[in-house]
Amino acid sequence: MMLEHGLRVSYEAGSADTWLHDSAVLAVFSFGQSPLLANDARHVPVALPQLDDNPVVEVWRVDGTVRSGSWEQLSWARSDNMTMGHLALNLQDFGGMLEASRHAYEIVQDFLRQSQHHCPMKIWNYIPGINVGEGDGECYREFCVGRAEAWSADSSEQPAMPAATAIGSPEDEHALQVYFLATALPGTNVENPRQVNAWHYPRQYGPRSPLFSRGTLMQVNGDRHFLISGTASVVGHETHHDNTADQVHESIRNVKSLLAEARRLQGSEHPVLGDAGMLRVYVRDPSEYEQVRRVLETLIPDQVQRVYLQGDICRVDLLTEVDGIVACN
Ligand code: 3EB
Repeated sequence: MMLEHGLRVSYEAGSADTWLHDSAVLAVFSFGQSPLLANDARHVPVALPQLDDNPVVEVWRVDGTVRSGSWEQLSWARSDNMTMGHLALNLQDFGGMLEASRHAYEIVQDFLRQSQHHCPMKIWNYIPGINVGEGDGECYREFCVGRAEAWSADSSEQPAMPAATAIGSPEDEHALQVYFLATALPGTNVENPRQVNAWHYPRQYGPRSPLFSRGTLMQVNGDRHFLISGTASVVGHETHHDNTADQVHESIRNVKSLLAEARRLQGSEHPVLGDAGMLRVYVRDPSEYEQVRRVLETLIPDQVQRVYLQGDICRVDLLTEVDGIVACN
């Protein structure tokens, strides 16, 4: 009997169009392209430029037939087991990032409420000029306020926030991009014992704390995946190290600590780094890409696929971040 897989993620050569011909493809992510240029509900262009030489797309494959369509400003694709939804809001239509973020999260919640897959497993956010603005006027902090206002307006009905990534896209990009993966049954959120839970961050990081869990265990039929949030060199709630190499080491210590906590909660030997999976590696300064790659090669087994993207991190003193998806069996 063929083993049933909920989701297979890989990096592949070729254009998004090539992969969209396959009806078992739930989503294709391309890099260095404005999200406003999506031409298919299953195509998700991400504005962050790729740093490594061989251009790839990230392909999500599932079992069974995928249907897709649109719902208000959101595009969606779904299999029997899961839904991917994405949204790109033109910032010129909003007063500022706070309003755009609140609107995005209102749409995401409204969509999930009527969806057969109403439990978010992970949400990705790509935010133009994330560090622009001073103090509480910084774009990321405004984004956090909008998200918190939308989500708390409905806290009684909604589960706690799942894993998330929030990374800065180029300042001249016009769109706030939010996309997610959702299933019918809730996942298990996992926190990192080395880090303060994000929603308990102290006031110094902004008027509303970021809402996300450090990781979410997703189970679809017998198939389990661990969705890792954007993970940086944050210990407790503070940024550690002022150089990229040390920050990479700290980020991977955090990922390993989180995976250990996921294993402990499940009473299982998985997930570990080395299981089938992929990582996105975000680097603030493109001139540091080679260094980041060299350090990661010493820390992560080769079979873990990865892509390097230029992206700003949500605190100016953070230089790099990783996120990823790891299969648990
Ligand atoms: C951190 O540890 C890094 O606001 O959704 C990571 C993942 C970070 C998600 C978010 C922010 C978010 O605080 C920043």
